[in-house]
Amino acid sequence: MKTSITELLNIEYPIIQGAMAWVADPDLASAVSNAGGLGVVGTGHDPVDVVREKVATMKEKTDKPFAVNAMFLSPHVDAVVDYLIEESGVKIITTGAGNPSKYMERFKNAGIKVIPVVASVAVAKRMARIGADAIIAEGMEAGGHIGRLTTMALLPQVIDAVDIPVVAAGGFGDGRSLAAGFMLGAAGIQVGTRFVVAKESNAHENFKQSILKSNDLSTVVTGEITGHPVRVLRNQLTKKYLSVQKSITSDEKPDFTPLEELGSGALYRAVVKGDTKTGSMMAGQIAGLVNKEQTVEEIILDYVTEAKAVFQNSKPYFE
Ligand code: TUI
Repeated sequence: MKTSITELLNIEYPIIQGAMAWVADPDLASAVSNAGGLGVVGTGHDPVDVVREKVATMKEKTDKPFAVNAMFLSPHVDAVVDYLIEESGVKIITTGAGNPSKYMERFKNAGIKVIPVVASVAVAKRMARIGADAIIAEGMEAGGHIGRLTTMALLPQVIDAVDIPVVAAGGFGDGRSLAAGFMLGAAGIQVGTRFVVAKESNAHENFKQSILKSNDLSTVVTGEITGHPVRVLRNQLTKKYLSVQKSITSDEKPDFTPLEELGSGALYRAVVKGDTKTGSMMAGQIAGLVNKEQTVEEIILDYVTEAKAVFQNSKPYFE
C-alpha cells in the first residue's frame, strides 16, 4: 500500500497506532512498527526518565520507523520535549491535547518529522503554516481527550485547508473505515481502541474485556464543563462524575475540585490495575465493533484486506 503518509514515514501500511497513555508502551508500539504500521510510544504524564527508558526499549525491539507522542496536558512536557529533541534520536513525533507551536522550530532544526493531532481546522492550518509534516485530524468519536467535531465533518474540511498529508482518527475500527478515509482524501488512519485489545497490549485484561463486551452506546463524554472533554466507557465513575458535574453546572462560580479528585489516577486504575468501576476506561465510539482479541499483525492485515475488498466491490456503484 502506497500513500503520501507511507512515503513520508517509510512504512508499509498507512496505519498509525494511537499514543494511548499507559497502553501505548514499547511492547505494543514495537509490534505495530514490526508489522509495517507506525508504532507510537505514548508518554502521558511520564517524567523524562520514564520516557528515556521507553525509547531505549523501543530501539531494542524494532529497527522500523516509530514515533513518540508528546502530550501537552502533562506537567513534564517541557522536559520530555527537550529530551526528545536533544538526546533521544527519535525521528518522528506526534503531539496531542495542545499546541506544539513553541517547539516547532527546534523540532525542525533537529530534523524531526512532526505530526500534530488536531481537532479543528484552525489549529490544522496553524500547524501546517509553521512546518508540520502531516496532520492527524481526530474526530470526537475517538476515545480520551477530544474536540467537538465528528470525523465525518472534520476530516474533509481539514483536508481542504492544508496541503500536507492528513491522517484520519476517531471511529476507524475496521477496513471499511480505512477505505472510507481514503474516499474522503485521507492518506491513512490512526487506530486506538482496536489496538487496546491486541494480544501484545499490556492493558489489564478487565479493561480489554470491557471493550470487547461494549456496544454502540457504551461510551460517554465526561469533563465538558472543565474544558477537557474525555470519552470513556460508562461505569460507576462516569455515573458519579456526571452527577457531580450536573450539580456544579448551576453554580455561579463552579469549583471543579470534586471532579479533579474523581479523575485523579483514574486512567492508571483502569489500564494497569483493571479497576473497571472507579477507573477511567478511555475508548472510542467504535468500541462496540471491537469484539476479538488478535495479534497486531492480524489486526493490520484485517484492515488492509477489508479495505481492498471494499474497493474491489465498489465498482457496481459507478455503473
Ligand atoms: O490527546 C488526545 N487524546 C488524549 S490525551 C489524554 S491524557 C489525559 N489524561 C487524563 C485526563 C485527560 C487527558 C487522553 N486522551 N488526542 C489528541 C487531541 N488533541 N484531541 C484534541 C486535541 C487538541 C486540542 C486542542 C489538539 C490541539 C489543541 O489546540 C488548542 C490550541 O489552540 O492550543
